[in-house]
Amino acid sequence: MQSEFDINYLIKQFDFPGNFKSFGCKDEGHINSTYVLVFEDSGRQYKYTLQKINTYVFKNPDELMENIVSVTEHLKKKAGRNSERCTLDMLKAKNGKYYCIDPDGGCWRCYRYIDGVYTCNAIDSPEVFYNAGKSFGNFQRLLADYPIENLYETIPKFHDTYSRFCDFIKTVKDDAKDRARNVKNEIDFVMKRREDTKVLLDMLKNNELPLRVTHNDTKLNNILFDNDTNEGICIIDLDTVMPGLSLYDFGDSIRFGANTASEDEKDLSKVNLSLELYEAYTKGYLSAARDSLTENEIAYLPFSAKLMTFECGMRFLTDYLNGDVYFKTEYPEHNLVRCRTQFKLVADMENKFEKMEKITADAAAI
Ligand code: GN1
Ligand code: MG
Repeated sequence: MQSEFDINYLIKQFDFPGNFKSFGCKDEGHINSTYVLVFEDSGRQYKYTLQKINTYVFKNPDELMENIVSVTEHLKKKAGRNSERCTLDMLKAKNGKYYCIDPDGGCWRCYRYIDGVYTCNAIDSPEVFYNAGKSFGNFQRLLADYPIENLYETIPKFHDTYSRFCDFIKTVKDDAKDRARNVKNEIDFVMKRREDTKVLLDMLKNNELPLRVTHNDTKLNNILFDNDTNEGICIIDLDTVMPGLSLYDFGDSIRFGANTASEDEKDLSKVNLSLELYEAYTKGYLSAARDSLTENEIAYLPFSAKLMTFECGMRFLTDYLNGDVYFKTEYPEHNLVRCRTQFKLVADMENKFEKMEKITADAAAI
């Protein structure tokens, strides 16, 4: 396999067992690059996940890794003897840190690979999405007593939707790539919803919502599902675990998983909110987290789905206007296509909002 990095150099930076056999690319996320490494020792196979940290996005790898290691330790203690497949297991590099630097300045980390699991990018059965909700609900619950002051903010103001809106406005004004004229409708779409951007932040300020330890990137493909039971057994991609609102995590899961099409579907008629999937996730999530949530956190679940979808669409649009510097893209208009799916989904949620509220209230009453 051809690669833009020296795999043999990287292998020497960690203490792997036996002989190196192969490696393959496993690209799912929009930010980091992920590979699977296979080693063999006395006839036994050992697999690892090697990941290049995107240091344009995560400026401080020491703080990033400290967050991940300590959150993982906490989760391990809670899981007790069953922890082996339930948490990530980071490897120290020979330099004593949880990452190493390659000769080009690239930053790499390594986890033990978890076998017997699958990830999904789309849901084909409500049961699996119920399990996804249960997993993120449990994640929230298990971290409820994690000392929040120990966490670094790996990306400041990550889900501060108002601050994202201000960044967007500045980007439109600068219009560095002369693209704003292509997206008048999308800009208009954002401006009409500007009032939404402050709602949760104001509630936090007024102590109407509690600050919690949250994952902040609760995409469906950040859960490992067990091959045999379909239970979500491990939450991955802990880069953005930070102080936040429980609503960010719920909303982002719905944004990605309850969409009837993919995040970059070009045919917008295929993009809708599935109420069936919304219901499944809400029930799963509340089955695990109900007792630790406040009434406001429950009441704003439908709004959070709309807000997180809106925020993500605005981020894709901002990146398109900036010339695609943040999210990985596969073709020139990729970020714009993604923005359009998100805005279509927001519009569909607005149409279905009362139904979402009814489903939420019913699920909370169980
Ligand atoms: C990015 O890395 P990935 O693909 O799980 C992004 C999320 C967005 C998501 C949109 C650190 O997540 O915030 O919601 O793309 N992560 C970061 O698909 O910006
Ligand atoms: Mg990520």
